[in-house]
Amino acid sequence: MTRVPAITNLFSPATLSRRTVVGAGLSAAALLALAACSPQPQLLSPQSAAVRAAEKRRLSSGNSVKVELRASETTVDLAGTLATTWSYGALPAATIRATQGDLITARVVNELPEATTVHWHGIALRNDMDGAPHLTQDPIPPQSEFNYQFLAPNAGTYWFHPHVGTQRDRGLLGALIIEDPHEPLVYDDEWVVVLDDWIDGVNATPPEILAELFQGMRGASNSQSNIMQNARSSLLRGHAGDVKYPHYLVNGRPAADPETFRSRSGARIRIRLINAGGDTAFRVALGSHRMTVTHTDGYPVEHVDVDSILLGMGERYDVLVTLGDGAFPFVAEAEGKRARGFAVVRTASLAMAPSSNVTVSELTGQVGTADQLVADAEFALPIKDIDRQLTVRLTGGMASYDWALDKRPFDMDKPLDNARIIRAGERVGIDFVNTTTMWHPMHLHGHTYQHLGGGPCKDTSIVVPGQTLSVIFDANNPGQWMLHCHNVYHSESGMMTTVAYEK
Ligand SMILES: [Cu+2]
Repeated sequence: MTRVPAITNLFSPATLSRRTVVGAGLSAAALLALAACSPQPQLLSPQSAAVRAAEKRRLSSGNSVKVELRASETTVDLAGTLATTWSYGALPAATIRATQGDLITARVVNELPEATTVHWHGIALRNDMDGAPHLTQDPIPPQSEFNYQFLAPNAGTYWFHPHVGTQRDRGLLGALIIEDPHEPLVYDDEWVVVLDDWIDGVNATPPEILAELFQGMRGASNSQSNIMQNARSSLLRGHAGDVKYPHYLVNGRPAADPETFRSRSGARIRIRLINAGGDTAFRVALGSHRMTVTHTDGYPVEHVDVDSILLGMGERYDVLVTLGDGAFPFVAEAEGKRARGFAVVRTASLAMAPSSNVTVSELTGQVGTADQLVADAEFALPIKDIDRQLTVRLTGGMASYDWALDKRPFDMDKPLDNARIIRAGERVGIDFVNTTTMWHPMHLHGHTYQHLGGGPCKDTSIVVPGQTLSVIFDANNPGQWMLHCHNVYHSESGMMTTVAYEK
């Protein structure tokens, strides 16, 4: 046990004075956990000099963007149904926009009845700003605040949400768009489209759903049950989702009160699609249009035309469409759940609006999935031997709700137990081996990996039953990072681990 230097490092005066942090560093419980665990190599702490040095090496534009996120109880109006929930003031939160290299300062004020954090999904940011509770920071207690401050090193479509419990299946979510100062794409307008599945304040709260899932599937035949047993998807190779949501939202609005996106016929639109759902994959299409996929998870891919696109929870896709003349259905089919999110795209003021249940043939046409994509040559990883190979087995099942990685359920209070160790500078391979009968959207914090064999650069990837998905990345962002399923109920039940840099 030679961890002590890494721990004392956390509380250096420089660390404490530099950040306006309530409860900087790790909790006493986390420190005890560190001291109690089996001998391991010394790990780089999130507050270490290496993390600060990595931030200094990042591209800086010299500009800064300041925002405030006030997490509080709110009421949202879902087509006349009033739902009490938690949000950052609006659903989704106001989009945060910055340019590559900008310094983002986000003052997070916690007016919730429980502790929270904010995670900046997909951003390869400094480790101590990643929002992983008990790992990179203590959770922000109620009635207190925390200042997140980090450089945004890569352009692209990202988003933010809490990383505590099932909070992100409430209304605590928003888009984070990092503009490219030398944007190569040409388009007339841009729409940010946040997709979500909704139950909070309508049928049950997310903690109640989790309790119901832990109770098992026995109650699922009961008409009051919020659990879905029969959600099937051939694209996802089986069971599609666990939770029966009463609403599926496009930019916070249900199908009965849809958003209307307005533009003109012939306009070329960049649509930034974000799946902020808790337990729902979305198959997205715009009626009478094809879409050109240009990016996934913020990173460019070789352009490919599709009829629709499949997004797992946490995934993002950017597409270009050239609009026709009329009013068109924008649909986000809740994959396997026989329900949909819906909006209207309108270029002609007199055209009749489509109804939300209209048949959209693009949904059953050529469906774009990540395995069809090729990374843009400029962003593909250089060819190099793998220095360290990690294998992550996805385990568990619906019946006993024992989702885990390598059959070891994650303990949030001991985040470094069973951590996967890597070293700065290594080329790391991860094989995600799905031994379960359900698909899982696996997400790595702080890095963008590439699907092996020239595939896309991503941070969240669908792994279907029986599949082994191999990805590679360069260990160039020191610290301790979560790796987990982005199904909120799976990760909360234990399908989560840590990838930690050795000192
Ligand atoms: Cu999962």
